[in-house]
Amino acid sequence: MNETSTDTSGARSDVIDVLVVGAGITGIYQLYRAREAGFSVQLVEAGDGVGGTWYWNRYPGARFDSESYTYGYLFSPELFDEWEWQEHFAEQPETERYLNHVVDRFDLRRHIRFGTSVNAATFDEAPGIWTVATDDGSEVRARYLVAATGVLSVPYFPDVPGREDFLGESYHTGLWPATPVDFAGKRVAVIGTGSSGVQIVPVVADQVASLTVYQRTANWCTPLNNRPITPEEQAELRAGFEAMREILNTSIAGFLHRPHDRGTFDDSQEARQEFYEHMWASPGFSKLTSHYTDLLTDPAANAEWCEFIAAKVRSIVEDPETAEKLIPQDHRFGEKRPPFVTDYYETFNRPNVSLVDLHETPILRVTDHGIETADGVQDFDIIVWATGFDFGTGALARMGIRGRGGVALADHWADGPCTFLGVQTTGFPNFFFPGGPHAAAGNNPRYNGDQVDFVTDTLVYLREHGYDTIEVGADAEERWTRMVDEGAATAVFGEISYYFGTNIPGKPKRYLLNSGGRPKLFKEIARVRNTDYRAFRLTRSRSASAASPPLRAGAAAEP
Ligand code: N01
Repeated sequence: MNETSTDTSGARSDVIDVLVVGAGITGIYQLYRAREAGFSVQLVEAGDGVGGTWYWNRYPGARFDSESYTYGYLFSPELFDEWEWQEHFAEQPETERYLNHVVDRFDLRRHIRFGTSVNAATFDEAPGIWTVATDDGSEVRARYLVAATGVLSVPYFPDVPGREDFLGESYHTGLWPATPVDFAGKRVAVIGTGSSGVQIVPVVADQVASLTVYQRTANWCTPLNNRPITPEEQAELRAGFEAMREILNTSIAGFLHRPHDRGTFDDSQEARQEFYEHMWASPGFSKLTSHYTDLLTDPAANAEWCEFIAAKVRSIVEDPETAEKLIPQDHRFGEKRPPFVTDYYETFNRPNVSLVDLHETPILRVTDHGIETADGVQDFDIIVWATGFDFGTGALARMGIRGRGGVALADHWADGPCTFLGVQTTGFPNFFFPGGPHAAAGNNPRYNGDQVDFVTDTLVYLREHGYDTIEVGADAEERWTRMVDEGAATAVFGEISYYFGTNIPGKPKRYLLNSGGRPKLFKEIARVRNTDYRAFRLTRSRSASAASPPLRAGAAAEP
């Protein structure tokens, strides 16, 4: 429903119910759910197409490392039935096609404004409305603002002297151009060996004249083990949809992988080697989710698995010196988010591919024509920056969001994010950020979908009970944030991972995932429902109170 309100200048303007920012997997679902619930909704998206992460990260080799059918939407059996994923781990073009299909199938495109970035968003307390300014000079007024801006949406370029002076082509994996980049016969540098770097390296290696990989930290890479989905598997997926949905909607990490039931040293050495071979041949994240139960808690168990991977690297990479450089020395498996690869180590056996260890020869500067390290200058035609993202809070802190009293979200979170359920923060009424900080700790769409469902159910609750302003109370926020921070000490990923923000100079070191995991999120959501939203302050603004139904006895909630 649209309503008309009076702004501070006295002019009347239309107010929509919900403005969603971001047409990634979370924003599309939020648009769908809010429209399905009968709200008037618009979505603004900075890109010229849908996909979010899967729109911007279109570098060669970009693909899922969660199984395609576990990553896609589960809300519609018909949608699941009619979309046949081609591979167990779909490549970016297929994912982008899928998301376009979803948007068209559910007639969502006409509610999306592409090529539009949010510059500022201000909460006007008297009417309880967000005024959102976009870079095309227009304004949208909405009762509820939902930022589905993602956790990996602000690419990070390291502050290397001369970076902007390079006269060749320069790309960040997270800002890849829509027009394909021609690598043929070019001298190419890839800087960074996280999940993005290790995906692009094997895919362009056979096209280029030379490929030089600049590695600061080696990663524990293991095979993705991707393959096409056979017709028999397609039929099984369809027949088993309801059972699969049940597992994905309730499992801790949002994967189908079954947890193992044995500790490492319950098995003989021979059985362990057999198990490690089985893991090496298993798909994607199962190396974390289906491994020995003590992989992440027993250093000796972790070290033995790492030694198994190191032996694999030594057996694959022909040059012993390169092999040793590719083996991590400074962290255990799982302490950083492990990349899953296809032919990554094999690529270093090609005569046109070389590895530069930045611990031995750090980058000094980028020159007009290449990169200078302590070892001298090497000229390039293309530099690929696979140097990561300002994770979790990057986009939210840059949108010019101001809550009650004009307080900027960037200032509110100057020491790191504080949230309740990873969806709201105090001082910012009617503002939600599903899929943001403190959200996921596993297969992202499953967690983010839980949050979108909660946000939508909350909006319905407010409508049904005659409220139009919601703001989480300080106690609830403090409790959730303390849970996240305290759990961080024993979280899977350690402080050297970007999940603590430590890859961004000057960023406060705070855990940015949900360390309580999905069970904690479910438990808290149930508690919110059972206590009639007592964790939140629910009010009626002046402009809407005349039209609102009376307050239900006993429903007024204190923080
Ligand atoms: O970024 P990263 P990413 N000089 O931060 C290096 C998701 N994803 O884009 O480790 C030289 O992991 C940095 O080195 P170091 C996934 O969640 C998913 O690769 O800091 N190097 C590191 O090697 C993933 O975790 C898929 O020492 C510098 C690299 O840049 C997340 O996105 C595919 C440097 C950054 O690695 C981010 O991955 C791709 C410097 N000054 C991505 N600064 C799927 O498969 C940084 N680096 C679904």
